[in-house]
Amino acid sequence: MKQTIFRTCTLCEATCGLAIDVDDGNIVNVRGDEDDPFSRGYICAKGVAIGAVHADPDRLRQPLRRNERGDFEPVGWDEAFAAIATRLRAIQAEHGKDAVALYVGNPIIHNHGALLLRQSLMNALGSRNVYSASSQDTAPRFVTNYYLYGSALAGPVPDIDRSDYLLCIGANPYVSNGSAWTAPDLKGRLRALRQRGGKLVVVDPRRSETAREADEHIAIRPGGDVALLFAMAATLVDEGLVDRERVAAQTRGWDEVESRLRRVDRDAAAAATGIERGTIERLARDFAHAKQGVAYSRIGVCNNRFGTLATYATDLLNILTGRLGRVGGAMFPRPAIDLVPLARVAEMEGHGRWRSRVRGLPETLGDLPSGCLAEEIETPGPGQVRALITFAGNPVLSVPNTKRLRSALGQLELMVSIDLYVNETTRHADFILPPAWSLAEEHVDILFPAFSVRNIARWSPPVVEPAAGERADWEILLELTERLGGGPMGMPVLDAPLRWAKGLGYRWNPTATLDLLLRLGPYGDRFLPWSQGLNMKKLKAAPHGIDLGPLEEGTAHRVCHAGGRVDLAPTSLLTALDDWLGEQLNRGAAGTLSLIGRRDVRTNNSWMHNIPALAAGRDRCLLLVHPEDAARVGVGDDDLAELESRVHTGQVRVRLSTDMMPGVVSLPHGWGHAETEPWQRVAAQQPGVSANDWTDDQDLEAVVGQSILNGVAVRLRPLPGSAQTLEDGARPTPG
Ligand SMILES: Nc1nc2c(c(=O)[nH]1)N[C@H]1C(S)=C(S)[C@@H](COP(=O)(O)OP(=O)(O)OC[C@H]3O[C@@H](n4cnc5c(=O)[nH]c(N)nc54)[C@H](O)[C@@H]3O)O[C@H]1N2
Ligand SMILES: Nc1nc2c(c(=O)[nH]1)N[C@H]1C(S)=C(S)[C@@H](COP(=O)(O)OP(=O)(O)OC[C@H]3O[C@@H](n4cnc5c(=O)[nH]c(N)nc54)[C@H](O)[C@@H]3O)O[C@H]1N2
Ligand code: SF4
Ligand SMILES: [Mo]
Repeated sequence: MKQTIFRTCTLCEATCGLAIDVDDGNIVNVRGDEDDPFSRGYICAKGVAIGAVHADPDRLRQPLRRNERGDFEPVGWDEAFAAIATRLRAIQAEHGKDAVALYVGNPIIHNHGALLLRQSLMNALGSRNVYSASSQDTAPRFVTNYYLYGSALAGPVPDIDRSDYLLCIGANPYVSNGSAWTAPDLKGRLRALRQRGGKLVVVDPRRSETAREADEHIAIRPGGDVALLFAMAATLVDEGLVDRERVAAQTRGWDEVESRLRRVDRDAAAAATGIERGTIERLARDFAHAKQGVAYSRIGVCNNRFGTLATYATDLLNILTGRLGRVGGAMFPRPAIDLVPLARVAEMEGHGRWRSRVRGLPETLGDLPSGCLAEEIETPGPGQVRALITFAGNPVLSVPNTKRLRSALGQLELMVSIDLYVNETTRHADFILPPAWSLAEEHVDILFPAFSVRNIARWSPPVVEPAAGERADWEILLELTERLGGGPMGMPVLDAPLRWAKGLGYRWNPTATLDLLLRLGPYGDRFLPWSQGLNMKKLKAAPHGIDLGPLEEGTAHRVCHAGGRVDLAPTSLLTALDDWLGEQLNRGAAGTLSLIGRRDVRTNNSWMHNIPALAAGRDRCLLLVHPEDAARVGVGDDDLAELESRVHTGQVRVRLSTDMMPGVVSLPHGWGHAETEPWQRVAAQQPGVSANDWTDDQDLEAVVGQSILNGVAVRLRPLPGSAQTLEDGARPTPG
């Protein structure tokens, strides 16, 4: 039977509506859904390939166990769960709760069931050794939201459809489609901004795809953003461009910030950024004078030596110019399913409530910095990590100093991975529990509506049937949680009745919880039969979703601090600001280049390289080098060269590019698949090298322990023994 099923894409934060044609249970075509009120038919190459993940012959269909010979062999679900639970309990009984660590990867953010059960599994484990992709990604953004507005999920987003000036710092939405900012077809939305006379200004060490189409590209030295942004804020103060009335009405703590802004040295900022002081001041004026301007920063700024401070400074610019909660500025969504009250009631959010054992680094919103994971496994003593569960993550490619982590994984007594594939990380596991691909499950976005540029609610039905015996991610997490003595609600008082109900045949499922949150949420029907409000039944009856309108003016509906005021002066941030003000420098060791990262339209971090349509074509794992730097160090276009950092020396293929700021080189992350040859046959064809072999786990950002993945000091030189001896087209080998 032929049918078209409408479904939200779960591959990136843009959440485009897809129209998926299915014939006899097989996906035959994937298009953009023209009737989706949010994405209006937009789709990218990855969205088109979403069905190929389901069809991929290398995707795991049954659990695997490592046998005595060290090979993987199939194992039954029940046997696997029983063995895992027994060993986890034994390890915790002998060595304490913290001996079991959990690492949660990026795809969880697209998975409502797993998001709901993550805390339950954590509670059942009772370990403080929880890690995630966040310390390579959003931690600076989320902690800024937490401090300024009261919750990680209560952050403002650029109201792009109504702005007339976007200052885009360290983000490349033309390629990434946006992050912590949900807006399908950002490329189209940015073009529309320019067509209506608006201005796009991009700050990036590389002339990125977004920068190429901008009105102005400002090249900045990696890590210089904190100086740029505070110098801009200082200019606003100095030139009377602060909207003092609005700042007084919306915030608390301004005096403490203002006195510090007066200490910002704008000449030092010019030196730290490589941007002339006059340009910095002009940028501040342009920004302030725009009618509906907004500043936005992301990965290039977050994964940086001053990632949290610079993220805070981005928000400060919006707040000081009166753009917070104003049309075209930085506005707050009102999601239909709101996790903020839940997070607050369960006291899930915080910063520095406990610290890592070895280095004493703070937790942030429940996670420790991933840069600590290897040392927590390697360093003996009470609390040493002896078992690791990875969920939808590939830390061996995604966290800093991956060579060290890779070898640390070999010391574990037990490793369990819940993942679709055998990859660079899961190949070290003793058990791999593969979920059905998400298209076999219903889907509701519960995170992205908190970052969307329109308020929207959508429910997506399953598209394909799971194969016999396949389980959804949430079913795997739930089973594991229950076998460890926990339950889906993560609280004994709520889980006890559910266990009793299970005996009577009722099984908890995530959608029932979502129905509750939806009905009690801001647009909900509150269980009143006469209400026009939303419930899951109504959502399910709207195949393209329900448009709840543009973002609302004001801040009161989102800021959750007492009195609804934005806290401009949280102690952690002021302390970091004071430390930075003491130096205001952006040092690089003499003779080094600064390594940064980038993304590619047909990649999805480390994991879609096994999809032929996305993997095809020329090698993309290239080190972009400015011709002046190349000439100085003696390497040429297409050469294999040697790249050295504190932690690693290895080969890279060079591509000369005048898009690079001199002194800066760029290597994409997510590559380095040589080890997966037998398990991911397509990805292994073009393995590339892992950028995180060169990044450093010992050099982390100060506030949240963010990984510094941009601005890493490296040296580049010709290959010893000379490049001429290598055949043309030879691929880089992992070091
Ligand atoms: N140098 C450098 N490093 C970076 C970055 C950078 O810019 N530069 N970016 C960082 C960022 S922003 C991120 S988000 C991280 C990502 O880092 P991670 O989250 O650690 O890993 P991913 O590469 O996203 O890989 C996701 C894994 O989940 C599996 N998977 C996919 N879908 C599902 C699913 O539905 N269920 C389950 N159970 N498994 C699934 C895939 O097979 C893969 O193994 O990388 C970070 N690392
Ligand atoms: N096609 C594709 N899309 C993706 C992903 C993917 O892997 N592929 N990953 C998704 C994920 S998980 C995320 S988090 C988002 C990230 O989305 P974005 O934040 O847009 O990330 P990038 O595309 O890596 O762009 C970061 C930019 O920062 C620049 N940069 C590096 N260092 C600095 C610096 O010190 N200062 C400044 N100002 N700029 C700097 C880089 O040159 C780069 O152009 O993308 C998502 N979308
Ligand atoms: S932009 Fe993101 S959400 Fe949209 S189709 Fe592509 S991968 Fe899917
Ligand atoms: Mo990310």
